[in-house]
Amino acid sequence: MEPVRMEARTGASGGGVAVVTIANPPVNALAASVRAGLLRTLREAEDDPAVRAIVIAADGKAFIAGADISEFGKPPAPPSLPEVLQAIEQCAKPVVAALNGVALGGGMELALACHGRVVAPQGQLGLPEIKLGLIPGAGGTQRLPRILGAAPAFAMMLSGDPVDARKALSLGIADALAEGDLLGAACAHALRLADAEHPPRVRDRADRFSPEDRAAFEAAAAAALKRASGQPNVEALVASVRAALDLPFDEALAVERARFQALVEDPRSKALRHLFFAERAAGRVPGIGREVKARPIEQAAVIGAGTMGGGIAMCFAQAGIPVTLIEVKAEALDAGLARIRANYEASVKRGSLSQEEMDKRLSLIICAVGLDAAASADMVVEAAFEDMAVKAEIFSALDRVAKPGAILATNTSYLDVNAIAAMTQRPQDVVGLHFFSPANVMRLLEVVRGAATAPDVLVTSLDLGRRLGKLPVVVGVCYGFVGNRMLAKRTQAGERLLLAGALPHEVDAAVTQFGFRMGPFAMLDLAGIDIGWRARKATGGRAPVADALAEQGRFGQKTGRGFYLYPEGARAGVRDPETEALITSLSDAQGIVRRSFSAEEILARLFYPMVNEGAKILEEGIAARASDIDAVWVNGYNWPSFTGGPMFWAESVGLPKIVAALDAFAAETGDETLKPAPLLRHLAETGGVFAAGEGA
Ligand code: T1G
Repeated sequence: MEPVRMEARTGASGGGVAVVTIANPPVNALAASVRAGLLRTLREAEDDPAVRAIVIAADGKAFIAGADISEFGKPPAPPSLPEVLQAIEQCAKPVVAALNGVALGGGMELALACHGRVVAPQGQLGLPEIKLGLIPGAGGTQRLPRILGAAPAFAMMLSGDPVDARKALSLGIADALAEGDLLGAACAHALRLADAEHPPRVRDRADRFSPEDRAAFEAAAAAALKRASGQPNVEALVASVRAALDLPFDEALAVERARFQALVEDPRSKALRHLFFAERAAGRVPGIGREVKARPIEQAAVIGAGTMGGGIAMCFAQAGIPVTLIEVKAEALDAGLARIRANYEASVKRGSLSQEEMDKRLSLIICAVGLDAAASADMVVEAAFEDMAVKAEIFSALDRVAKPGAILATNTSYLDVNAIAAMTQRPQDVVGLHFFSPANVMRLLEVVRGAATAPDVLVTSLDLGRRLGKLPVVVGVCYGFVGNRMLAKRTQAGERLLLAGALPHEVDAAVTQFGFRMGPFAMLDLAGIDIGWRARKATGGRAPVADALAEQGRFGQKTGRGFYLYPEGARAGVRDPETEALITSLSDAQGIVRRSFSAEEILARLFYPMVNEGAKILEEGIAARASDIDAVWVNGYNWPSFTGGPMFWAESVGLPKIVAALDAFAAETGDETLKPAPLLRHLAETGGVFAAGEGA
């Protein structure tokens, strides 16, 4: 099918309108073929004497999702988008955009280059380039300020968020809202413009600029730059919008283009574009095609009303799915529901949730005592105590109670999903749904695929994850799956650093400087040192420093001291001399001569073992692709997105450098698990990179 076609249409007044329709599924990205098709049809329409006006429309759900992100970094294919938009804007006949859906990035810029814009109620317009580490590169920073004013336009481009059809109309971005026949309305609007002497061009407007607007823009720009902490695209956005105020249109357009092209090469943008595709690839399971359909999930049940269970129930309620929250005792249920209600009330108080929405969600959460209440659920999520005996009791009971075809999911963080599935007669219906705390906030959902898990159970779980607003990633069964298995390596490395001479605040500073919101030791204090301590006591693991702290009752924030001291009511910890003395005494007891570590060495010692574990995860097929691992760490552990995730970052560091360092760490510690995984060593020796896309 042609990516761009043109049909003649006679307007009500008999005038000829050329309707140019883009058809480039799934979202009409402005690939080279689309750009060429647009230029060709525009020129044909402009030269056709029977044509009085032109409408640009689109097939499918979206108008245009923007430039084709997959083309970035490749040799440019003419015509460029600015060339196409210039042809639209300079067309002697009016060109009107019929906005049937999202018009994002280059899609909105194309609409702004048109002489008119008619939007359907489901239409949305936005310039999200900032989220890709870019700025609008086809006139958005020049035309949007001419419609909104520099300050409001700057705010919209800085947020990257779209506006809906009614908002676009009220802001003057859209000229008309078409409730019914969008194409008819757009053609009529185009013919009305054809009666004017010249088609109206956004570039000719300056009525929104004023000293007040300038002052407001400069203030917003200063604040943005202060917050930006070196993000080059924020600085480029400021410079481009300022050019709109200071320079003639075409000169300012050149400033924008130069800034944009520099950002396309920026490592941060490359990392963010990598993640854009990584998050979409994560939803694809090799070997399971689109013919496998999801089972309907109209009613859910959650076993356990603790922090996780309550958060999971909130996820279902937020998605409008009735959920039965089940406990063995009424008082545990009451406590769980009270926590949920308090959470909602705090959001209502903050203004992030309406009272009406709170009431609606609470009405969807039905409390019940006893597993029989799960009998009618299409999906049951167990979020009980992390203990195999407890899981065995629950799943063998669920096997009796749950209806045939119900999906039985466990929220376990570490335990063997195959062993849990074996506690039922229906292992094909058992899957792991590993939510991250707080479950109603964290975006990541590890979908743990058991050996017997049926393909449609996986597809249903991925579908449901998206309905809950999560980023679902399919992972295999092993201790800790993907995220926690790699986290264990970082935690172990952190302990080693403390014993070797680093202090908690030095390690945390290196990690926050890298871009994490919180360092590993502050994280442990927040989550509670006692949690890992109890798990290690059960499994025989060792973490000398954390165990010593826990044995002294220093559990972290909850006890006012852990790795750090938390003065009365303080949220941020301060250095604790007693903790540092404890660490030093442990080093001395092991005869370790303490030394200092640079931030760079701290990061290498923390992150390289994680990358190595990621390579093993790929070798074992626990993750289908390296980008899945990146998606897990960015969405489940706040790995800084502008570095692309641990595996993408490792490639930017250089796999040979990492392999050499891991060999040294293994020799120094005698820890065989630090020896480079065969896959990692192979890639380092052959100059390879982790396979992009499907499979390892
Ligand atoms: N380029 C290439 N592929 C794209 C794409 C794009 N812009 N947008 C989506 N896709 C693919 C996506 O990878 C997936 O592929 C499929 O379409 C469905 O996407 C010059 C420089 C439009 C709201 O940032 O926000 O314009 O996995 O799963 O949930 O100034 O896609 O099926 O193979 O997300 O319905 C700016 C990005 C680009 C918008 C639809 N535009 N896209 O959401 O579907 S830069 C964006 C989205 C730019 C100009 C600048 C969403 C969506 P596959 P999906 P969805």
